[in-house]
Amino acid sequence: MNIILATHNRGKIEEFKRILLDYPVNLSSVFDYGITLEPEETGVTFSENAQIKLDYYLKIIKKNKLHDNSNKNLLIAEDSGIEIEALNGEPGILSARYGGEGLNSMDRNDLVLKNMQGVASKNRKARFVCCIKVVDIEIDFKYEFIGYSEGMIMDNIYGSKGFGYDPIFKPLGYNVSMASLQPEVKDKISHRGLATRKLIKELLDAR
Ligand code: ITT
Repeated sequence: MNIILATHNRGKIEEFKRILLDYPVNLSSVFDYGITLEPEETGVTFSENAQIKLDYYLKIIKKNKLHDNSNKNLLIAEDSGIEIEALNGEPGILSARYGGEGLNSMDRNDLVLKNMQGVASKNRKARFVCCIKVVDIEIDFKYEFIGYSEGMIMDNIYGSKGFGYDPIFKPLGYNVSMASLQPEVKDKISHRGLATRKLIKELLDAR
């Protein structure tokens, strides 16, 4: 089975590769097909944005006949982000763009910390959300899987693994940031790990 990852986020690709390592799948991404264009994420939910990405890349792949017809081909798009209770759910679907386009991940972490200044520990609840949309390219059959990872926003930046908001997020049940955990530990508890394992279970059950 071939799985094409419809994302330009290298952090996501690295994680999907690790999570799917033990499964009999050939993994590629839109980078491998030279697709550099990205859709505008105009949805108002994670699910809508994942669907926009899925439809956009599906059209390109079908139009250019980029998939291998001799095999089962799945296209996977995902929309994810972090919802912070004290910020009324922000950055949410705007996680990749929080504070404006000119910022990098560390600037965004600094901005969150600044906006959370003075917020007591008990009010620093947050969660990562991952919505995965999958389509079987030949039969156009679509699935959706959601995963959450609950935790707290820390008081500073800690750790250098992972990507995005990992350095300021302390997962429930741990005393360190997501960016301080070994990658395999993150995969076990992460929103992406949970959603991807639901997808794998569905695929295996359907066989
Ligand atoms: P694609 O649309 O190409 O997939 P993107 O980075 O724009 O890439 P999203 O719109 O889904 O993807 O934005 C997700 C953002 O949420 C991401 O850029 C991070 O800032 C944050 N995020 C998602 N998952 C994360 C994780 O596991 N750890 C840390 N931050 C994460």
